[in-house]
Amino acid sequence: MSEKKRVLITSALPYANGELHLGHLAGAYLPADIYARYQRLKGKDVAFVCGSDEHGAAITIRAKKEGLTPKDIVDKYHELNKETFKKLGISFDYYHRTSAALHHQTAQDFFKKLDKQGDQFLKKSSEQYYDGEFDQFLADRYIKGTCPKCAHEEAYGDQCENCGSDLSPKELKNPVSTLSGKTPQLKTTTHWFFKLDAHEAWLRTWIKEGKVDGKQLHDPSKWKKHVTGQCLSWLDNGLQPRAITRDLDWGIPVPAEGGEHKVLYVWFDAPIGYISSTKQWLKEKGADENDWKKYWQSDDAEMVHFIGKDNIVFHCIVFPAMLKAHGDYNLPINVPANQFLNFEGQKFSKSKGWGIEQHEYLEVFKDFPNKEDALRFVLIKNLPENKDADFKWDEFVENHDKDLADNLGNFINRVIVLTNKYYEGKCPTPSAAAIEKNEVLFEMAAKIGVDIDQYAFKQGIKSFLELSSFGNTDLQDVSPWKLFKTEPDSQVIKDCIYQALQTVGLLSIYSKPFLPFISDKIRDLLNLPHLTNGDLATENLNKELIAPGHVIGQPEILFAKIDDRKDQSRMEIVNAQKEKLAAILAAQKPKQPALKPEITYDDFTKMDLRIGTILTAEKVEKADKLLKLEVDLGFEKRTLVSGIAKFYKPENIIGQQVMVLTNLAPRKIRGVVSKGMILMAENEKGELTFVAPSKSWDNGFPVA
Ligand code: B3M
Ligand code: ZN
Repeated sequence: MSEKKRVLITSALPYANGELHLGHLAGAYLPADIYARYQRLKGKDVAFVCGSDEHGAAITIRAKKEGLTPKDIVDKYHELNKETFKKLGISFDYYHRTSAALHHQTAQDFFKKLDKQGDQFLKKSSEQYYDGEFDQFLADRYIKGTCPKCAHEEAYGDQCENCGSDLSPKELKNPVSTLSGKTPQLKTTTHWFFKLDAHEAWLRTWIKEGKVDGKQLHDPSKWKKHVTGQCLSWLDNGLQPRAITRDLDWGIPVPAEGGEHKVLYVWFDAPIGYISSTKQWLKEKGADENDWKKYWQSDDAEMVHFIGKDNIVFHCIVFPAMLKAHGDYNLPINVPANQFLNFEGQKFSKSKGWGIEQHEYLEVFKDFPNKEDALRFVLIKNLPENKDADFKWDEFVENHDKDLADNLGNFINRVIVLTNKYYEGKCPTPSAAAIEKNEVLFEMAAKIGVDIDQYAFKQGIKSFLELSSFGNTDLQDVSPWKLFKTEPDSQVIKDCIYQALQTVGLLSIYSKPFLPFISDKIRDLLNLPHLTNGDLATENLNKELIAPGHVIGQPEILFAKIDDRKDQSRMEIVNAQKEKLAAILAAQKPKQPALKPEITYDDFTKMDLRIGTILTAEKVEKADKLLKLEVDLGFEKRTLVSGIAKFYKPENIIGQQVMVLTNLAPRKIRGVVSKGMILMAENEKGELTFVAPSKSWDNGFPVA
């Protein structure tokens, strides 16, 4: 597979129904931006597209809750997210939106093409939940109920956010319509299904070997293991036809007979959004109507999808199948999905206030110089490339101050200061040996590029810092400030400064993908033009970057330390963030009941605790908290009444081993004599769980 001249880079289209946090940035946007910027430097013809995902039931629900229309919501967040990405230097060529007419048209055409083929779709009637009061079928998201896997009571019809299980509405226990709050009814409706199962065989070969119809399309060894692993596990479980339409009134109307009051499923139209974003970009550039095909359908283009791990199946299985079914389209050569970024040890959670949003970060640190690149840098160092990662404020400060201020900033500053001091800002003329040494620098720099090409951005930033450390060490080893006192004309000093300037030159280039704002500043310090596309193209590689005699600019401090002893103003901002989190944690901490007064050992031994097994369980009439249990204690069977009906269904606890306080005086509860008590553990919500031996031991034995 030879190098292609075009690269189509996509980042997952974020839903336009809320702000985006740092985890989003680290997941699908920052890595894509690094990659896009580097490909542009290499002179590739890049299309880096994204946009707002503006359909789906989550948006209509949010609108309903806030008394707004879906359009109000998406207009607001589309603008906010678009602007925030721009401020953070995410260099999309186009940020489109799926509510745009061009997108509707593109998605409908795509649907119609597949529909016409006859063998890609099937229409199927099934029973779905219907809210009679609102006279409407309920999208999965409109149904809430108890998760069958973890008993979380607020699970959605498509997913439980507590345990992460994918669900279907009929699996939920006690389903409730979020529209009316009532129990929904099952009613028949008809939908279009994409026959994904028909694509299983070629998808497997494509994922495993990178081949389609015998043609090598990508190198599977370059795919991340967790991505391939997830795909194969989907394939091994067998693909099913997938419903691609919904009964909703917000979305793209289904362009087929019988499609009235139905829209395309959001995950059918959203990836097509990458296509319409490319189209809209070129249209606004005044390009030829079919120019978008150069990126999507030509042999000299390759496509890479940047996403978070929760979107893998859609980008590695469903969308490729759609593209193949349609025909003509290229498939992605890689989908370097990231895992998740957590925040100070927990998941980002808007409702708990846990985390920081991108626009909020920019606001909080508004007076902090280089705030954009500071954030980019810290996130890149800690990208969840192959496993989940954690953002911590202490690391933010430490990485910024140590790597950016002490290593990079300090080195560059010294070189600029010394060049001005010794040579009036003019790059000195080196010896032949010094010129030869450039080779070492070029090799170190090239390594950064290799890392980026392999989607190893964490390693890339490490290689970048190594180049800066190398320059620092070299400068320190020669220590020209010592020699200058006695031999100001020494060639050793000239060579050292020349070399250091070349290193700064390389840093100005290779910082561009990671730290684009800093790159521009370094270029200013060097009195060189900001970088443009192709500056790292093969013919421009390994050239002397600062020619002898070139006059550089005046020194300027690049980074202000956050934890600066003389100026704690920036540290105070960080501390305020940490305090906010500490307050949330304190409020979260469950209040445990006060300790009871001390008892003697004799008091304790008065209790006769035994192991037992529940034989039967039934509800106690007119008491919704109580279960009547028959427990086998080995030496006898006992009847007990226990207040656990809210936490356990009778049929689920037969055979459960329990601890019984056997010598508690019998008590009549709701007409049943209860002889003893079952020990339970209680949590902060008052929920109860059995205290039981961790091995299945014989009934009747005492607890010692
Ligand atoms: N909007 C889901 C998400 O933001 C979805 C991505 C679409 S990419 C085509 O996670
Ligand atoms: Zn669950």
